[in-house]
Amino acid sequence: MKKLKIVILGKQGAGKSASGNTLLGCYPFHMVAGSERATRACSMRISTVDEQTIEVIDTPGWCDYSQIETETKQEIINYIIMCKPHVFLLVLTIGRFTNEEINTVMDILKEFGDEVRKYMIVLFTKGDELEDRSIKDYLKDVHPDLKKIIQIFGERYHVFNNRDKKDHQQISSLLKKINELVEKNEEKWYTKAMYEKNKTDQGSSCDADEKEKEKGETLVDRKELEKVKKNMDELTKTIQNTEQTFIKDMGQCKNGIQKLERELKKTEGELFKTKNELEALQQKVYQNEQLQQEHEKCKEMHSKPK
Ligand SMILES: Nc1nc2c(ncn2[C@@H]2O[C@H](COP(=O)(O)OP(=O)(O)OP(=O)(O)O)[C@@H](O)[C@H]2O)c(=O)[nH]1
Ligand SMILES: [Mg+2]
Repeated sequence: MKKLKIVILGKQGAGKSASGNTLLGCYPFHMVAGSERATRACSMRISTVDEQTIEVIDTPGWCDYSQIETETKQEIINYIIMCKPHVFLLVLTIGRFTNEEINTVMDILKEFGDEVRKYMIVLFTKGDELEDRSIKDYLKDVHPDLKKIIQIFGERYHVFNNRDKKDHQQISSLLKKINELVEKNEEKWYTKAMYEKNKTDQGSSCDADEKEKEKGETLVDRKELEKVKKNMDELTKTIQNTEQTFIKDMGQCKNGIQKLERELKKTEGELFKTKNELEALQQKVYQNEQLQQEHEKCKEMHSKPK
């Protein structure tokens, strides 16, 4: 069987290293929980899975490359091309689909060109969060933009639960999908020439309309992605506005409550004062009545004949 070369790409923290480890059946790639960047350089490990030799290339999170100290974006790309990958696993996380994911996909497509789509499989991580649902079911309800991304990559996707080390089926099933893709691509890999052609195309001074005609459907896809990104930006803005209105309303509510509390305290004070006055008055009335009674008694005694 042919040796497979598999590159794992995706946003920081998507679960690239964990997926590489699951695929290899051991733990050569360092993983980290939280927001810390765990993988800072590309690395490659070889293993035999289902009697087939696989070479897995783990990469740093695809994001703002100015933050990477040890390797520049270009060095990462050079490393990937040098490996002659048969397949790119684009790692996304179940339950998370934001502008960052869209930007990642857009940037990967921009760097490697549309040709790379032929070599892509979307690999979802955190399959444990699906609970009893199948990935197929899950994808029915996801954001249309995520559906579009999957469509762009030829409806090729898979899901890993990296926490379940006993489930070998998830590995065999992904290897089957990879082998099918390799066969479809006649065992060819993504080449340096493809990468350079994309760079030349991007650099050429053709005007946008000309390019659109040349690239046809491919550019339409990229335009669709740009539209998707615009939608996400608008959604984010709406959410931010709603949040601000909510915070403002909360502030107003708080002020209202404080005012009411002050008024309540004042009213309670007045009520207490009035209560005391009432008691003093009742006392006075009682004393007056006593005096009156004594006065009546005296009057009676004086009026009796001696
Ligand atoms: N529950 C669950 N957690 C996962 C799964 N896959 C990865 N994780 C967790 O997600 C976190 C990030 O995983 P990594 O493999 O380090 O992610 P990465 O994409 O390599 O991150 P960087 O190298 O920093 O870009 C770790 O805490 C993993 O344990 C999964 O299938 N299920
Ligand atoms: Mg990593």
